[in-house]
Amino acid sequence: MEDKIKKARDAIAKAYKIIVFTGAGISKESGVPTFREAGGLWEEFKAEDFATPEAFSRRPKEVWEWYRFRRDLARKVEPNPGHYAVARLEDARSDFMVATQNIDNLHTRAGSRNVIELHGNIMHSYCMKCGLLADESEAELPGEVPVCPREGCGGVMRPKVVWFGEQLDPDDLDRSYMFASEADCCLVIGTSGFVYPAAQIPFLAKRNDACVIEINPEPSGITQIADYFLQGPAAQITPQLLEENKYADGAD
Ligand code: BJW
Ligand code: ZN
Repeated sequence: MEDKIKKARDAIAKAYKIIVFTGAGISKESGVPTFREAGGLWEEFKAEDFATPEAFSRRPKEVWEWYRFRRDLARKVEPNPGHYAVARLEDARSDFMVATQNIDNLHTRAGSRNVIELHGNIMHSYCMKCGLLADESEAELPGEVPVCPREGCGGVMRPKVVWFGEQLDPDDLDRSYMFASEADCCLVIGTSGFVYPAAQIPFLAKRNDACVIEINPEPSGITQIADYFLQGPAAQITPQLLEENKYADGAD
């Protein structure tokens, strides 16, 4: 393992353009449950019950309750050493992007700047009728199913997240795909790699001959293309991988 970490570290040190692709596993040690493992969020709640537009139109009250619960949790928890290590790597790099599937805001709170939130952000909501966007404070709108605060609108507000069957923001997807296609290193942390189109990101990097490094306690849909699979929890392995990095762009 130590040898693998050293080699992966070298690949990062030599890279000019780095994309970090993350999923629920990076936030696990912060206390945010993942989706698909035993004990994950969907052990109790099935995806189809909550994370689809159909579920919201059938049971908006329950769906809002679930997202409020998760928003409160995301506010209470702190970024962990994994999030911080990723943010510190960006400090020393000029060509760097975090493309996250997480909606918990923890990368940004850890100090990451060039972050694309592919599946949205739980702190925001928007009106399904007029599109009005409510930021974090306004997201605390009254009512079990909040109604648009714009006078005379009366539209239903929903969390600003991407549900199954919905399109990801085309600009965000394009930018992350483009970045991945030009990257020479792709660090994949804590994702099952099952949910598309986001999971295409490491494959695009690999097509450009990028070095793919994965951190996960279990093999995932990405492991088959990983040059280095570093098996273990993100909060422990990520700082170990990145702390001794030379950090400078394309260092020999
Ligand atoms: C650790 C750890 C530790 C544990 N350290 N690691 C083929 C068949 C059927 C359907 C499809 C298909 N191909 C594509 C689709 C459609 C679908 C899809 O991909 N389905 C698959 C499940 C098959 N995709 C979509 O519907 C997407 N939209 C779309 O395709 O639109 C097309 C369109 C075009 C034009 C017009 C209209 C439409 C949208 C997908 C949206 C996903 N949304 C969710 C919910 C977001 C809001 C919310 O959070 O509530 O996003 S679903 C959920 O999955 C969430 C996550 O971001 C996403 C990914 O999950 P993630 O992060 O990988 O978590 P887990 O739990 O799966 O994995 C955790 C990992 O961590 C594991 O590997 C652990 O081992 C590891 N781990 N502890 C590090 N300590
Ligand atoms: Zn409105």
